[in-house]
Amino acid sequence: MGRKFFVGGNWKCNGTSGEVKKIVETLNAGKIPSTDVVEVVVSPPYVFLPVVKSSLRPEIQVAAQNCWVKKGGAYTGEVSAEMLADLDIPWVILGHSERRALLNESNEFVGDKVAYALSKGLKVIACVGETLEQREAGTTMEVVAAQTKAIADRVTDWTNVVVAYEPVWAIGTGKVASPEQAQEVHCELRKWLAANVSSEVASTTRIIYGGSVNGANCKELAAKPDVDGFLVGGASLKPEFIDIINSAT
Ligand code: G2H
Repeated sequence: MGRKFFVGGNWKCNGTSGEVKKIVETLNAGKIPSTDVVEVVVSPPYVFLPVVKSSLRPEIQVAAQNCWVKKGGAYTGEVSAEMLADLDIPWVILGHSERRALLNESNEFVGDKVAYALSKGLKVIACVGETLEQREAGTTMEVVAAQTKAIADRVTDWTNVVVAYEPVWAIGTGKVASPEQAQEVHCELRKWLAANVSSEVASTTRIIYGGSVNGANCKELAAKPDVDGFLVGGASLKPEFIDIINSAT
């Protein structure tokens, strides 16, 4: 069976309740392909998760943008995987580069989070990607492989994992990776999975692209054989997110 196209909308730390209501209205009114063709997941900030989940059309799922690395307790400000599972939040984004960079999340810490979230029944969008400096130094695959290895060392069942390749230099910069650049890393990443995990995991795991995806550039990126969808930031707050979802067809 082929890999189902996946479109995630990462709202990051954006939105007022009024704005969130409008985004949900737009998503509910938009014409999108059936869930047989595309899996759509939006990720509002924690405080809006329940309202978005209850007001959004059922074809669109929700994700948290992070969760704690182990069982909850005396961890002020954190939200546990158990809490998300309890609220029927099916997905969580982990290892986003903004958290890796700003909150010093290491590869190992992200790997631990991925394993723990999966063990609690959550599905995970696991983010990897190199900085501009690393790309220019020619170490892109080394970096991406090390980030993926930290997950592979801790996870045996990849069924509920989507890998998001997000080159840091393309995030929120308007400087999207070219379809060829994205395809090259996705293809190498799949080869890495085949060599280091299994050929089954390599051929079934969705590898999505993130970094300045918008309504104008999504079609060309989506046409690449190893690009299985997108994780969209800025443009997921706008009506063009519907166009990006439709790039699945
Ligand atoms: C990358 C992406 C969403 P943007 O972070 O995860 O954001 O599309 O704004 O570059």
